[in-house]
Amino acid sequence: MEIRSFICRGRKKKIITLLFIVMFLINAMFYVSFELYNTIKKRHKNQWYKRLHFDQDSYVDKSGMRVIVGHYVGGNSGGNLSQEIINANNYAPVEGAGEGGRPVQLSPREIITARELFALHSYNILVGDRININRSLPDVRSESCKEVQYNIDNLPTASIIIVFHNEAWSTLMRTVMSVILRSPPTLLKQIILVDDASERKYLGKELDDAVSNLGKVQILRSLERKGLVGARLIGARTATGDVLVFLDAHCEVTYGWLEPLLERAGSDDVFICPHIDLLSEDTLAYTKSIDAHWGAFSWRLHFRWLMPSTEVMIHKSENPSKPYPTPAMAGGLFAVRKSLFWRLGGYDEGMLIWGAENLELSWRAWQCGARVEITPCSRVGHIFRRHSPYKYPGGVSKVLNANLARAASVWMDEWADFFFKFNPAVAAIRDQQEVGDRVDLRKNLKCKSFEWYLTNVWPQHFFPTKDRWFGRIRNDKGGCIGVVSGTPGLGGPASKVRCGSDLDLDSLLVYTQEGKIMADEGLCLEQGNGRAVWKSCGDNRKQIWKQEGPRLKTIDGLCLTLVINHSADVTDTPLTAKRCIKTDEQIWHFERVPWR
Ligand code: LR7
Ligand code: MN
Repeated sequence: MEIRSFICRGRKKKIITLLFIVMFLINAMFYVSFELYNTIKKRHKNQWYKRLHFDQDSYVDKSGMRVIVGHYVGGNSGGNLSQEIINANNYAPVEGAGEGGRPVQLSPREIITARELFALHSYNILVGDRININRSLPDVRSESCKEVQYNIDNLPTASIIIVFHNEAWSTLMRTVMSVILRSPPTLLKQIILVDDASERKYLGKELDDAVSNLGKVQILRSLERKGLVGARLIGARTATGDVLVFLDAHCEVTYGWLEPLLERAGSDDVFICPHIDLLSEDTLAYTKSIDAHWGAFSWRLHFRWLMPSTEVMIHKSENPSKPYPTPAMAGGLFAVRKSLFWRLGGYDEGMLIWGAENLELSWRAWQCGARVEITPCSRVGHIFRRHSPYKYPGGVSKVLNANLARAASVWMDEWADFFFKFNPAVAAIRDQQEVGDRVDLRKNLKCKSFEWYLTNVWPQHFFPTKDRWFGRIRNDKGGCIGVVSGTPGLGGPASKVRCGSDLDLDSLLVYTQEGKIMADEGLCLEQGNGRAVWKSCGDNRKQIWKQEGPRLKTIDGLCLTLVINHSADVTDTPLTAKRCIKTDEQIWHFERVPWR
């Protein structure tokens, strides 16, 4: 008996090994043909590539998290595709595709079609149309979140508001279906779809028909393009639930998403956001995003996901199912008690199409006595896009700059002057903005200052203040301390940069009393192993550089040094911390620049 089972085990082992080898070979074959295909494709850069304009603002940070929501370059809504293709609904679910949130893979031939269609929505619609609108998703909540019991009878009811402009039929319907499938019916008062003047044929009767027998779903249509703020306001005015829950039109909610939002939103002093996971724009796979993030913004007011403060990290580890504060929200996904939303002034109706309303709302919330939080127990997937698929009437920068100008001038006080000083294109249209009503709102609500916000809500911020030095730090041998541009937030090895003008943010730095050298995007100069590096600012003693005369010294007494390499083929001039000696390479000139 024993011998037999031993032999059996031996055979099993062999079979498994063989299976492994076969699988490996198949995989390798796929990989090779895919790579080959890609190389050929790259050589014939077709129109698909040419039509994409990548701005900046999408990159993978050190922790592997895709950091987006930057500033878009407006799309061309389908480019050269025919009207027939643009207006067609090609939803045709394939059994099992994308189930459980798994990726959908395409054959090389299908990839060509998918790429042609990509411009329509800035995500892979060929894949999207294959996935059932009722697809299943993984439960990605942490164990402690799964344990939380909610008393559903005591939770307020929700009106879900989803605004859309030219969204794909299947994507929009999957957003709706995910809400219907995964929200307790007694809590789900209604789903309000607001059509922001979409032009696609399939979003007309075909959509009406699709939702007509779902109950609870209604469609409001704006004939005029309002932009997302205008459209959300239309939805909010119609809502009859206790809590407004906003979602983008390309989301999928997961099991248990609604209860934690409603529980917190019930308290009437908070804008509560779900934890936003990733739906791949390429395969629509559902991927968890990292736990440790909160929302903030750069000097140029680009929204950013950053590491939360140490206090919040400790709070999170001690209370893994509790909401935690965030300086800003991404904007698209949040819940708020309807009464609070209106009491705090809804949205700024002067904001057009897209952008900055999320910062405006976050500042307004915090400064006017409410809070913005993220609950780790509500998990919602969102398709992150690298560029915007739709048109921006008037041009993308004009729209965005106008919105930024409004938000900054109403809420940022002295920091508005900082923003305008270094963003002349925004400053140029500042006076065209009529924000009198919003300024009155701020007064009437007796809102606090932006200084209060920075000091109390985001003390780890990297903006200049009256207690912080601001300017250029120039080496005696030439060149300045700065982050080589092109990798926002990413950090990396530190070298000298060209010293710019007084308006050139790339070589301007904040130097704190504590001794931190901060650049835009929340990067601090850190003593590395050998070379100095740019890293996310944090409680790290290696980020302290004490000024001693013209020298910058680490806690260990080493001197910041410019390493000048005289061999011809070296283009990079690294910064490093070295033993202090008498040399110009350790001499730094602090050139103060007024920050406002
Ligand atoms: O003119 C428009 N009319 C609309 O109805 C323009 C847009 N929209 C709709 C659009 O169809 C979508 O449903 O508005 C919604 C948001 O537009 P997106 O998806 O193009 O925005 P985004 O996801 O790229 O950008 C984020 O920042 C925006 C700033 O204005 C909004 O606040 C978005 O809601 C916000 N999205 C998120 O926060 C989702 C998570 C992203 C992250 C991180
Ligand atoms: Mn979105």
